[in-house]
Amino acid sequence: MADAQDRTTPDAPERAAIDAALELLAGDARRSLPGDVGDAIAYALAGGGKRVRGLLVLHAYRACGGGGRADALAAAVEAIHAYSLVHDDLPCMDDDDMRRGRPTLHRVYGVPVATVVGLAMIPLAARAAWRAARALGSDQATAAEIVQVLMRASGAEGMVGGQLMDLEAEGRAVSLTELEEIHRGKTGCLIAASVMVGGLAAGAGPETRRALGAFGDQVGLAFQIADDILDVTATTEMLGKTAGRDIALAKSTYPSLLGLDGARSRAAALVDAACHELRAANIRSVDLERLAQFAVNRPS
Ligand code: GRG
Repeated sequence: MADAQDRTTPDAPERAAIDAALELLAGDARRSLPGDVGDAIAYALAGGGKRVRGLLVLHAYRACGGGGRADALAAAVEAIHAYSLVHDDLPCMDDDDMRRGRPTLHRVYGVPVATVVGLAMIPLAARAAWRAARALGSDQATAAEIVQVLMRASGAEGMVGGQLMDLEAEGRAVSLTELEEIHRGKTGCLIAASVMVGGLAAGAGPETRRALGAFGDQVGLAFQIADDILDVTATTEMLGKTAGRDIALAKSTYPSLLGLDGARSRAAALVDAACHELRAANIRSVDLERLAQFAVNRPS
């Protein structure tokens, strides 16, 4: 099993490849949307994220036998994530000034541009996912399924639905069941979709897809539990975003409901179960397991 204490950001060459694919995508955006909006999209796509979702795409693709370069597909998923950060930081949502160690996009370009940027990045990402899947050799039906998985995870049944519940839950106590639903929606679904998209592009069959789905669901929830923990244990400097936001916004979190140790145990148990799912389906991937451990042991 991968080292459970590995806290270093993994996969430097793969992250560099994803960054390069994101730069190409930024070039597309600049050509089709000149001026501030194009520049601001480039700002959102650059900027030092850990690229966990993109890495999940690449490692799931490889774990399922994919032999091409899935960087552009990974970049498409990262673009959806980047849009969600831009909108999450807006004054009408979490109202934050810092992200990835830099001023949030609306602090640099203003709220109207940030609003347009977020919206423009969704079709940009969907088209990029379609093109990337086709370039990897996916037939039209599989490429369509990849786009659908990504859009479903981003919409009412996933990120948008989870974010709405999250906003509505501010300032009141929520049950663990409700919190789990919020976390799965706002964060877990896109992480699970990242794994699935990689598997689909590699032509994964039904049993492999089931195992990838179970792995992604559990890692996705664990990732957001770790986010809750870091919000109270890490500094703003370490996180590159404002620490302590959950308390400031009066949000229920795993540490507030289970205590820090309880939250850590829950996250660790989810990752163990996730890795078990892979092995039970005979998916041997040190990289996916290491990334799953990183999701909960990361320093930021
Ligand atoms: C309009 C209701 C409505 C929703 C729009 C804004 C939005 C959709 C959803 C917000 C989802 C969100 C930002 C959830 C938090 C996910 C999360 C843990 C982000 C941090 O991810 P990391 O740590 O960040 O992977 P880096 O910077 O490394 O990429």
